[in-house]
Amino acid sequence: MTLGLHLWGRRSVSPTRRSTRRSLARRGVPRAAALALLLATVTACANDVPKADWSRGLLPTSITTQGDTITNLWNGAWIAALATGVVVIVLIVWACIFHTRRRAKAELPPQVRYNLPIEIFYTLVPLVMVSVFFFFTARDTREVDAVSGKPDVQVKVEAFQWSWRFTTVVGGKTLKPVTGTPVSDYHQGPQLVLPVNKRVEFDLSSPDVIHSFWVPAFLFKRDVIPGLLENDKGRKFEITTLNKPGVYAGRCAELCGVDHSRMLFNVKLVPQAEYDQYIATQTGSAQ
Ligand SMILES: [Cu+2]
Repeated sequence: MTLGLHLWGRRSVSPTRRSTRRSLARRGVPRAAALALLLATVTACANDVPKADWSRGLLPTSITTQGDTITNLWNGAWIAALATGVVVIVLIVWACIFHTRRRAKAELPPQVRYNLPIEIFYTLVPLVMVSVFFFFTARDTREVDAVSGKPDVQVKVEAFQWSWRFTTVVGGKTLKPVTGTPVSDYHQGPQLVLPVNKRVEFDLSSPDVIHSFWVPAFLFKRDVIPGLLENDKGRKFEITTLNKPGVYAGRCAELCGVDHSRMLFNVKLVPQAEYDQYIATQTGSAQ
């Protein structure tokens, strides 16, 4: 029946329809080329994306204790979801193999509607699963959002169209602000130098539009919203850096205008001794 319809459909294709098909095929070629070009561009743009591997659930290496918490939450959630998926698939396959309607006996199988224990079971299991997810998410979100108020280093981050200004306060001294301009490589963007194994508090503000402060290696981003006052919720967040010296990419993660994609910066994690030297060169005339 299906085959018959199919053949009939083929035979009855009108000349106009055929030409439409041909023109569709012709249009398909530039489309595929455009798609290939787009893919190439996207891949080219992604050169500052940290290398991700499966052992960390495809996440970038975290350089903060908060990032480790996120990594664990992410991997835990995936493991729980995959385990649930395996159980569901096994049950589906089992039902397909052992509980298919046999041709010989076409009567209804035993019905389980209004079976109270089963209904309770069906309600409780998802509730327990959602509660477990909720518990871990709430616990870890609290931890990641916590601000101790006793940081070793404070960084005032001003996001503007289209770069960043970082002003560091450490040991009562205010360092020279680092101000950037739009760039196409994060290495050329403004550099925020931070010591390893230290608590760093960020205070985000914007004079123009909403931006988003994102260092992929923090596994964290926070919107920078204009108009928030000094102690308003959402302006500050805190990280504890790990002993992982290096230069890490940072970017704006909120479409904020024409040069949004060039609003790049970098975070350089250095050992304490090197950080002390850096402070010495940056205090200069400030304060
Ligand atoms: Cu921005």
